Amino acid sequence: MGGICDIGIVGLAVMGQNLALNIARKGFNVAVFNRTASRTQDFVKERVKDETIFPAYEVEEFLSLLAPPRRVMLMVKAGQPVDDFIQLFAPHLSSGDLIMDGGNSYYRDTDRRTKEAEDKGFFYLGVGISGGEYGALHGPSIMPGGHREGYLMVKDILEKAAAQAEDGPCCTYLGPGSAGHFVKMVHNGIEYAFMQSIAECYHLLREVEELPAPSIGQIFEEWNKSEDLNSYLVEITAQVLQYIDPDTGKPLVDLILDQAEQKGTGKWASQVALDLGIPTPTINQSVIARNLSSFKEERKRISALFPREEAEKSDALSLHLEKALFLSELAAFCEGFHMLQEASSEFSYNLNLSEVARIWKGGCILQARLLNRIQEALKEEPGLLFTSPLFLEKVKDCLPSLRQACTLALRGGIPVPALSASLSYFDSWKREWLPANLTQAQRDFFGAHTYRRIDREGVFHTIWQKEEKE
Ligand code: NBP
Repeated sequence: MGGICDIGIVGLAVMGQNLALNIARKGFNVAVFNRTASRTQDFVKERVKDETIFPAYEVEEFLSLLAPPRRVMLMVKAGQPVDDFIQLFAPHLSSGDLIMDGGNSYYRDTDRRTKEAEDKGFFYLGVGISGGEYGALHGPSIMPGGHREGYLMVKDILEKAAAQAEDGPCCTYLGPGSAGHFVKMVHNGIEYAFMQSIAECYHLLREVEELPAPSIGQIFEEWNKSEDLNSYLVEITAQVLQYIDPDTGKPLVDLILDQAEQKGTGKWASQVALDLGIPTPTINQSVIARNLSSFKEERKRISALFPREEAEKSDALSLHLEKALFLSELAAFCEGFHMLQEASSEFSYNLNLSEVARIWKGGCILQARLLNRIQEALKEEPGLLFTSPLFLEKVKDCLPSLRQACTLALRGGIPVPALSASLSYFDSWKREWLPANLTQAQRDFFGAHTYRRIDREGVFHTIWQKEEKE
């Protein structure tokens, strides 16, 4: 005997609550369960109106509400709580039931859990969900990976709950194992990079132009109207910068402590890129920038030890920054898709990168008009995104502005780690020759690591130091 619910959601913090409401509003029956019963009670009392949401307070009761084969989505804190719930449910599940993890789990955990579920006869999906609490309620970008049979069991539910872009739902089956959580991790890495580049543009406009936050907000508002920069992050930046604190009458952003926090997905993206050997400098520098920002007391102390450089005025700064920000955003996407391309072959995800771009076009933090062009470019171009005919001329046109913005910042002592990393990224790719020959010579000198030559085949080692004569 089974119940009447199409899906069960476990974990009723912001994401679980909003996803449950979203799915129920699409016409599905949703069972809900939370470790702490009071959270379930509050949710039902305060937020559930006409939605077909059925609360349960015991595991057996929760699972009995589900129609077979049972479909359970975990929306709990990533890490041990996910394993704990799987262990709790496993004895009560039947072969062919499906467990999904909609949290920000580390992709290797998802691989392990997929295998464990397989051994027990269940289907498993690691589902990346982006869009925060608003997206979870109104339609997020959903990145599922794992057992394809499992996806077919929830395709209808997930695709209806997802954001709807002009060419379809922002949800598609991505690949086996941890494909979904891997794509979500890279999404977050790109998100860190885009946010940091935006923050650096704000920094330059604030220090060089000495503009107040609301005026900078207006510049971002204008940028958001353009084909290149129209995006969720630029849009909310414009709103944030123009928001006035009702208590003080000052721009609220000016009253916020300059220490950026993080939950770790950007760091994972950076670490995994290093493991894969894929250059992702803009993403890496953005993670580092958040780390460095956390040392507020030290920065305060050290800032008093140095004279402040004078930043030069520049008439066309905002015009240069508009192009610089576009290139830095493009660099972050290039780095992310390069990483996905490598992971796809390394982990046999068989990712369709153009489809990844498509499902990021709505619902998620990365949604941007630029993704239309990226989606097109990735249909044809398996190589580096910026070398696509859709971007190459644009990159050539914007590079002088990125260089100008970085030069101004470096001269004025204004840190631009993400913008300058993007600049070096492009500058490095467009150099046939790089000074790695010297690095190889040094490695051979101190470690006999050998080197290859440009004028002969083979591997060589040199005794670089003349032996001292006795
Ligand atoms: P949280 O990540 O804050 O987790 C809260 C939920 O986890 C509650 O249901 C809590 O139950 C449960 N939980 C905890 Br904490 N420890 C537990 C344990 N040891 N055993 C069982 N349950 C436990 O919730 P969230 O912000 O809604 O996010 C849910 C997932 O979605 C996370 O993985 C998050 O990274 C991911 N995500 C969040 C966002 C966002 O914008 N917040 C966006 C995208 C993805 P309790 O009520 O009994 O304490």
